[in-house]
Amino acid sequence: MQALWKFLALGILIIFTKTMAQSQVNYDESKVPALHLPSLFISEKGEVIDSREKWEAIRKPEIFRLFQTEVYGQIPKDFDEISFEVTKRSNHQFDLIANLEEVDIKIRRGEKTHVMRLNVFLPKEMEEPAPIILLINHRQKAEDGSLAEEGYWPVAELIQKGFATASFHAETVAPDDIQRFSGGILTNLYPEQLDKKDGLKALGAWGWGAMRAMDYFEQHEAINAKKSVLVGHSRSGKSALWTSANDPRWAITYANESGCGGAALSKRKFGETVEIINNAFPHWFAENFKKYNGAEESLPLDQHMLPALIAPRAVYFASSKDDQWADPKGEYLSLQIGSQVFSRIYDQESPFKLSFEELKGPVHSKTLGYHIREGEHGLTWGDWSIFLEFVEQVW
Ligand code: GTR
Repeated sequence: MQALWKFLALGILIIFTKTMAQSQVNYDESKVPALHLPSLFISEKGEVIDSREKWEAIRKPEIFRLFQTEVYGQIPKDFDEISFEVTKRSNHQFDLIANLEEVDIKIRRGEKTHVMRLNVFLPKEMEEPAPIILLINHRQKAEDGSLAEEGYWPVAELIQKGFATASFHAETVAPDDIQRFSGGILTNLYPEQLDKKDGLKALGAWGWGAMRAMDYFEQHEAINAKKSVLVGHSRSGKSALWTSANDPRWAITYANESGCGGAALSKRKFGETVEIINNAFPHWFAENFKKYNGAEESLPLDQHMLPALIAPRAVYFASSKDDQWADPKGEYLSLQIGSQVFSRIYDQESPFKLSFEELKGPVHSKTLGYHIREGEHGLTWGDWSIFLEFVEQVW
C-alpha cells in the first residue's frame, strides 16, 4: 500500500514538474534570441578550414571532441570478444515473406560479459545480399521485436521493398530509466564510465548497441552492410546521430523528430530546452551537458555541427508540424547550416535553398534530405515512405 502511495506521489510530482517546465517553454518565434552559432570553418586556433584535408585533420576532430566532452559522453569501443548466437524462428507474424533471426550478441570485456538481443528480418526472396535498415527502438517491446504501434517499424513494407530490417530494444543495452539505466552495459562492461563527467550515458549506450548490431551485419552473408541505414525516432533519433558521428560504417542516418539534443539547434531555446531535457532525463547525456542548463549561449557548439560530422555520408531529418516541442524550424536550420560541410568541403549539392517558411514539400539531394509532415509527434508510415524515396536514390 505504502509503495502504491509512493508511486502515485512520484507520478504527480513528475506531471507537476513537466507542466511547470512546459509553462515556461517558448513557442514564440519573435522571442528566439539572435543566433550566434560557432563556425564550422574556423578552427579553435583561428585557422580557416577550406579543404577536405584541413576539415578531416583539424576541425572535424575538434568538433567531435566537443560533442563527446560537453554533450553525449564517450562511447567506449574496446572489448575482448564478440560472438553471435542465432535462433531462427518460424511462426512469427511475417512468416510468409521474411525469415526471423533472433540473435544474442555476446560481448566479453575482461571477466565480464553482456548479452544483447537483436531481431533481424530477412526477405525470403532475394537475389543478392539485402541492404539493411536498423531501428533503435525505445518503444513497446514484443517477443519477436515487432511493435504494436502501427508504422513505427513497418517490417512487411520494408521486406517487400527488398530490405532486411533489424531492431533492438534500449532495454537490452541500457534501460531508459533513471534508476536502472546503468544496469546494462555500464555496470556489466564499462563501470569506469559511471564516474566520469564525460562518461557514457544512455544515448551513447544505445549507439554502442547499434555498433554491435553492425558487427553482426558485417559478417552476415545475406546482408549488404555497405548499404546500411540507421533510423531513430525522437530520443533514439538523438542517439542515431551521435552513433553515426562515432561510427562511419552507416551509409545513411535518419533522425525523425529528434528535437532538443538531436537535430534541433539548442541556442534557439524554442520548445524543449537543455535545462528541461537534463532535468527530465538526467541519464541521457553526459554530466557535463548540465553546465548548459539555462546557458545555451555558452555552448561551444550547436547541433548543426552533428550532421557536419557525418558528412559526406547521407543524413536525413524529418519533423512534424504539431511537434513544436521538438522545434521543427530549428531542426531544418541545423541541417541547412550543417550542409555547408557537404557542399563546401565535399562538393556535394545541398538541397536546402529555401527558407523553412518557404518549404512546400520534401527536399532531397543525393545525400541530404528533409521533410515536414502534418500531424503530431510520431514515426509513421507516411514518414517512412518519403524517407524510402530518398534512400532509393542514394545508391
Ligand atoms: C520527450 C522528450 C523529447 C523526445 C521524446 C521522445 O519526452 O522531451 O526530447 O525525446 O520524449 O523520445 O519521444
